[in-house]
Amino acid sequence: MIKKDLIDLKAICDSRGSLVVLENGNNLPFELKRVYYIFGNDNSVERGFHAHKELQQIAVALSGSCVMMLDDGEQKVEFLLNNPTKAVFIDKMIWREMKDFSPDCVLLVAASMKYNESDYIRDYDEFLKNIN
Ligand code: T46
Repeated sequence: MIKKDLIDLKAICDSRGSLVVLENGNNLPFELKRVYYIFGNDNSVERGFHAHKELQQIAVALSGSCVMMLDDGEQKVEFLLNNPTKAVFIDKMIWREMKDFSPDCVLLVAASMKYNESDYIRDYDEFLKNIN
């Protein structure tokens, strides 16, 4: 089941600008273990095309925009990420594809586990087999 609502990341705003905090036990739906960011993608680039057995993540476009498509094997939902205060939650066993990157897109991802290639399912048929 894919949550269709984006997570609101409260911005602390003053005359200087805005600040957003990602904090364990506060606004993250898991214990944070890793952060990475994706940038410098050509508009024609598509990324992802995999699912994770256990990993949970949130993704937020710090600048620019991209589209994140999530697929739980039954439904596919597209999220436009274009706001640094709105994050998409990507649960375990969800297939993801990313596209339509703007040249200035910086996509921050906060993850519940350290990088582990054996957690990836990179074959769509294997993904479908694993959820059924
Ligand atoms: C995901 C989406 C949203 C590492 O060495 N450490 C890391 O923590 C990560 C995330 C990647 N890598 C290496 C593995 C590959 O050689 O960086 C290279 C690019 O990774 P990948 O092709 O998996 O990138 P994306 O953009 O297709 O997927 C990434 C994450 O891997 C994935 O977990 O959910 O972003």
